[in-house]
Amino acid sequence: MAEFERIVILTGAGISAESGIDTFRSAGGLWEQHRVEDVATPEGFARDPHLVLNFYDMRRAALSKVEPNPAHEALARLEREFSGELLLVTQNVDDLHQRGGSGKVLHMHGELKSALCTSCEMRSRWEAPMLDRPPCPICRAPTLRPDVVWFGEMPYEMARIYHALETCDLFVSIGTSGAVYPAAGFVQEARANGARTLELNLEPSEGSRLFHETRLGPASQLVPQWVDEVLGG
Ligand code: BV8
Repeated sequence: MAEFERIVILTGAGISAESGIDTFRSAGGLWEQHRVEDVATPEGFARDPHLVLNFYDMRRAALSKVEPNPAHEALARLEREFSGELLLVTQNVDDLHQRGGSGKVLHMHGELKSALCTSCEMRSRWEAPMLDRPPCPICRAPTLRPDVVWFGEMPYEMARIYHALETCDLFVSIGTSGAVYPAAGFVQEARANGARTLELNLEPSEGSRLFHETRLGPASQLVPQWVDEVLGG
């Protein structure tokens, strides 16, 4: 692996699969149990807030029953030991990167452990259920929603992400199907600036042909191996 100085990593549900968190599109995955339009859109939330709040309450509660896996821990080691610039962007709303030791994680699609108040529009760290419409910690209104980015909503920190993609020399995509934009387009942004692009995934994704190199296998094996290469073993 040649020397790289500015790395951008994008992770998806596949990096948490071996920790026991359902991915979206695998058989029996999250979206198979629910229609996306019903649980991951503002319209679905407006139509049936209880269904949506319960869907996210269940996923938030499940976090306490799972642990980070060697892939999360390897990325935390990279953050500690890599001498260049590193930006870890995740599409995941779980907290396994942080619990695996990563200190800087950009949750472009929000987090289960964050609450967004639709009255004061402030965000608060959040661990409890929302089904019982608890008061916003800041304005006290009973108008909390999951602080996750639904379809049709603007992902977080896009300007910061695009700047990093334009200046990086290596873009690595880990455990994502490349089915959802704008994340699925990041590989093209990186290539356009001349970065090398690497995909680590269990199976070919929708964007595999766009990567200089694709390695197929479980993240718990591929990610520690790749981090060893980058850090020189
Ligand atoms: C936006 C948070 C404007 C919530 C998520 C037409 C009509 C309407 C809309 C659109 C349209 N065309 C495009 C759009 C936009 C839309 C979109 O892309 N739709 C798709 C369906 C076509 N996107 C949006 O609406 C986004 N907002 O566009 O705003 C804009 C545009 C540009 C710039 C700024 C603003 C917002 C999308 C965010 C939706 N929220 N999640 C929640 O979690 O509930 S999406 C959710 O699914 C994830 O966050 C992720 O982004 C996405 C894909 O999931 P993956 O993480 O990839 O998981 P998946 O199951 O699909 O795949 C798992 C992969 O892992 C597989 O490849 C598998 O092989 C692999 N794997 C499995 N096990 C392992 C493994 N790999 C390694 N090891 C293993 N063990």
